[in-house]
Amino acid sequence: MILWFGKKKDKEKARAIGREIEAEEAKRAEAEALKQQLEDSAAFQDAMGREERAEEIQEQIEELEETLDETPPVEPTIPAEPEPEPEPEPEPEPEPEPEPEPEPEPEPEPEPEPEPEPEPEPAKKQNFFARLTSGLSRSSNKLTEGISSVFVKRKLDDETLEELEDILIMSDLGAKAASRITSNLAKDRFDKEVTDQEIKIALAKEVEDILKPRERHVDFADGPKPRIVLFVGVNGSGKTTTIGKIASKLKDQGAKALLVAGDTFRAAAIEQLQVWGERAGIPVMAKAPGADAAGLVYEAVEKAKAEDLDLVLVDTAGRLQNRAELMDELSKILRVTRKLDPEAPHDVILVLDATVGQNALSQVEAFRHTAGVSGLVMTKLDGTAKGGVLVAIAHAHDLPIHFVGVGESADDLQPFSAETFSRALVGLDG
Ligand SMILES: Nc1nc2c(ncn2[C@@H]2O[C@H](COP(=O)(O)OP(=O)(O)OP(=O)(O)O)[C@@H](O)[C@H]2O)c(=O)[nH]1
Ligand SMILES: [Mg+2]
Repeated sequence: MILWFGKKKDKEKARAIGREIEAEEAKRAEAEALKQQLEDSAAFQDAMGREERAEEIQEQIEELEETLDETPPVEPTIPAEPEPEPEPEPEPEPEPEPEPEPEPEPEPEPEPEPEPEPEPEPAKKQNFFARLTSGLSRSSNKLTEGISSVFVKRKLDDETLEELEDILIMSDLGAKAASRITSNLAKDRFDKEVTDQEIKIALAKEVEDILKPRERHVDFADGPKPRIVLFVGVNGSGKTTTIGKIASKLKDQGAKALLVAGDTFRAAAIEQLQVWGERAGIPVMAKAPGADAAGLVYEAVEKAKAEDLDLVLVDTAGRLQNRAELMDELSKILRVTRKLDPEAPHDVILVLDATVGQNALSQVEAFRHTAGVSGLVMTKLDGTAKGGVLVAIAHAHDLPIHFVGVGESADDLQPFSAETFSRALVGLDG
């Protein structure tokens, strides 16, 4: 029984205020992250000698700064219970800047830096678990430091369970998953003395139970022919990099594949995919910047059919999930693809960036709705303490998780394993 719920009325109130503060802070953090992205992008454009574009981006930054000034950081004046509900808050957007192209369907997106990725050759190959563990270390440190401070030879009672629940929520696992986990832990262990290590082991098991049904390995080289796979997601989530990483594995499998530079709005995006394609020895189909993305995808599918290819991996432009017109463009790509093959695209992979934390939940909602997402990839688990959000997503959405990204090189994309992820997340050795 969940004895620790409804215990303290005043705590409820504190939690509600805490939630408000959390939401404000999250919005601000997102705006700041966006600003950072834009600054990188401006620097990149500048370095490439595209001063005009750099200036445009600079203007976006200034607008964003104004918004940030209008919403000063919230002072947490009460010892609020941190309970960041998985509320999707709309992303603060910079003023979108349509490229001056005459084509229909502008993609007015802020540009994340489109540099070609670093060489996919890590000096020393860590084994599978070690890579994930070191990648997830920020997330697991946050979780385990909390656990260790609570469970120093203590009973698992109402108070420690409540503290544990808060730690899980702060680690982005989401309120619902946190509540499920703590209730299950209490079933066997309530009123017993526990060590932090015992809690970690039990916690890993609970997290694994949530993640296990979502574990679905996918072999893109297999299946219908040609298999059409669309990669979608918000700006900078890691779509192009993920395609590149997958492409570099396809070479070993001997699959006849085609990469499609469906992000037709930025020359740098096309080049970025071409770099990966060259490295992997896989052709890249592209058109001049500004071309119609849906038209390109249509031609790519035609070509794949004519040439009896196994696989078509389609990159798409990043789009913020709350921008209706950009989401419509995605629908158009889907419609056009289906004209040639009613079953296509066979996979719509949503690429999520772990660093956005709870906002990933609203991205899943929006892209599921518009694009009929069939599976997930979560990237940048190495750059954040918010990796626990994958548990919140798995709890809320019945969607397979195919891969996780723990770095920028080709070897840093791993098939998702519920057990490995869970143990790494709570800081247990392989
Ligand atoms: N640390 C780390 N960086 C990553 C990972 N995946 C992608 N990145 C980096 O994130 C940045 C953005 O990745 P992209 O692949 O360009 O993202 P995108 O979704 O294609 O971006 P847009 O096309 O602009 O929407 C690049 O600098 C990548 O190297 C990852 O798993 N870990
Ligand atoms: Mg891209």
